[in-house]
Amino acid sequence: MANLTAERELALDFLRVTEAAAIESAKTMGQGDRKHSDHVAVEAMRKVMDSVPMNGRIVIGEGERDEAPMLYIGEEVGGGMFSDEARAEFPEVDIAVDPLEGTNLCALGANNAIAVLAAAERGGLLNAPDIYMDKIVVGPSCRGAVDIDAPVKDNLKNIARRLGRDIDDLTVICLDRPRHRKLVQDVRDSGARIRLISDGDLSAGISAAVAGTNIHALMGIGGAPEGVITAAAMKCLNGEIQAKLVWDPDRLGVDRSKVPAAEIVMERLRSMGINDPNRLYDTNDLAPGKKIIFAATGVTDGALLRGVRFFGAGKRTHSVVMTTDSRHIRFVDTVHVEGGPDAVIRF
Ligand code: VTB
Repeated sequence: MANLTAERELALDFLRVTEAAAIESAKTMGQGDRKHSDHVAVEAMRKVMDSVPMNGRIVIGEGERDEAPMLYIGEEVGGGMFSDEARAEFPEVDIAVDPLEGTNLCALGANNAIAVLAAAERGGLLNAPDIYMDKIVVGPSCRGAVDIDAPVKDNLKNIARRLGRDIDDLTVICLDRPRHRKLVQDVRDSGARIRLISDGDLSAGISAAVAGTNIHALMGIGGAPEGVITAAAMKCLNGEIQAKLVWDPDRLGVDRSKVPAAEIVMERLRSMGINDPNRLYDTNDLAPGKKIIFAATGVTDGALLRGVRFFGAGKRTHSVVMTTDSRHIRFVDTVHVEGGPDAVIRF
């Protein structure tokens, strides 16, 4: 990115982007149509993204160019309303988006749906394939205390020691899936408490890195793209993620016919420059960028962010914006006024 000032200004531009996606998807909350909720979030995000003064490129998005009409991998975004001369000065930015994380959560009106993105200088975010990823996420006090390959009990012991409490006082958050049967049993056997969630391991990972949420670790298999965005958040929050790609149907607890064959996955990984599919990724491998911006806006109420509220004269959104350089974590409560000069703003 050109300079620090540019990065800070972009952070606020990206805030407008996640706010817009959150507002549009929140309008559809509870309608039971996850595809529609996602679609309106994507459209809103794409539209506002184009007004951001940058030469942006989507590295994690809605899929390949031929599968997604907007925010597809490789799509160039930003700078839409500026002249070519102005655009030549804009920073080059790679962007990972999840316009609606938790489409089901939004469709059902359940907690923790968010609109989210991460940005970095070119090459600052891993171009992860859209397959599964095993993850362990912890906060700043537990950095260096966990090992994704170690037994669950050992990790929990180390987390407890770092947090100065007993294992029984820990809560692990995990997607509620059959593939996690053993993981859940291991956590239970170790004595820790567990919170099973139906969707949304990205916002869950973030809550594991923020003290006061009463979540101390995220464990288990979710999406790889979400893992990269989580890593971007960890860089800003001083947390840690360790991760490994997963494609084996036995580990995923699904029928072989439900996932692409191993050879197809390997070919795809190679084409993305990933030669060792078994490698362990840490925070910096997933988000190597030096200048990272992370922005998320609550769609439905959640552990960290409130959902969008609608009232006569406008809407109110709640977001978090963080950058690696500024060392600021901003929780932003925005009132979007629509009702003209007589609109009443409620605190
Ligand atoms: C994962 C997780 C996401 O969807 O991708 C999950 O990372 C899908 O897992 O946060 P399944 O295929 O087992 O349903 C989310 O939960 C987003 O909704």
